[in-house]
Amino acid sequence: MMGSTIRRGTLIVLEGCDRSGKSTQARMLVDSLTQEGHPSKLMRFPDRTTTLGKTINDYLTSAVEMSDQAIHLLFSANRWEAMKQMEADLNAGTTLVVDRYAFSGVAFTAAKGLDLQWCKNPDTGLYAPDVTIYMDLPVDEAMRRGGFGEERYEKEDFQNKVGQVFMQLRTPEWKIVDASPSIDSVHTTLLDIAKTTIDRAAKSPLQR
Ligand code: DGP
Ligand code: NA
Ligand code: NA
Repeated sequence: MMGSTIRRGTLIVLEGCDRSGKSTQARMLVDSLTQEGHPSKLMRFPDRTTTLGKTINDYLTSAVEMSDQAIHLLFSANRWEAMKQMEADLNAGTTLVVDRYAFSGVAFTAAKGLDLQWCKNPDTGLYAPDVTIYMDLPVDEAMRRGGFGEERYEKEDFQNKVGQVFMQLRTPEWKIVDASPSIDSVHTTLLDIAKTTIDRAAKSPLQR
């Protein structure tokens, strides 16, 4: 074993409609991976703590209005402003568990009727996930979960459209996980996927 070689971290992305359990699962995944000796960090997009993120938060809580195009570019910029730190973390061997990423960017804007390719363009060149885990939950089930309906996009018709775009974006490499079972059971599935991906990803370079 070459002691000086740092295995790069793995970029794990959780996607899905609102209230599919991504945030809970992302937190649990980071805890378990860390406990098992894989340095890991939780990230989420939008990151509402930055200057851009504060404006995004104002939009999501309907405190401000913005054109569909302008907010789309802000969401993308909010991912771009994190890239340097993400690169540093990954190169230092830290696995990143990311609660939403560019697929949400495309799905939520394309669901408004904007051109799919136009939606994809600004996120071109972001680091590519080593795995995309899609938390699959029927919208009517998501609506029964706590807090649904508080923010701008949390409406049944819209979420159904978002889900349809996600299914258009999916590739054979995506892991589609049934998000209906218990929190612990979904966690076991995700931890398994994460560990398999960490083993595989360390052997290949980071992609854009
Ligand atoms: P969350 O904090 O994960 O609940 O996300 C907030 C909301 O913003 C949620 O309805 C999903 C939506 N969203 C996340 N990323 C993007 C994006 O890049 N573009 C758009 N238009 N919406 C997004
Ligand atoms: Na939400
Ligand atoms: Na969430």
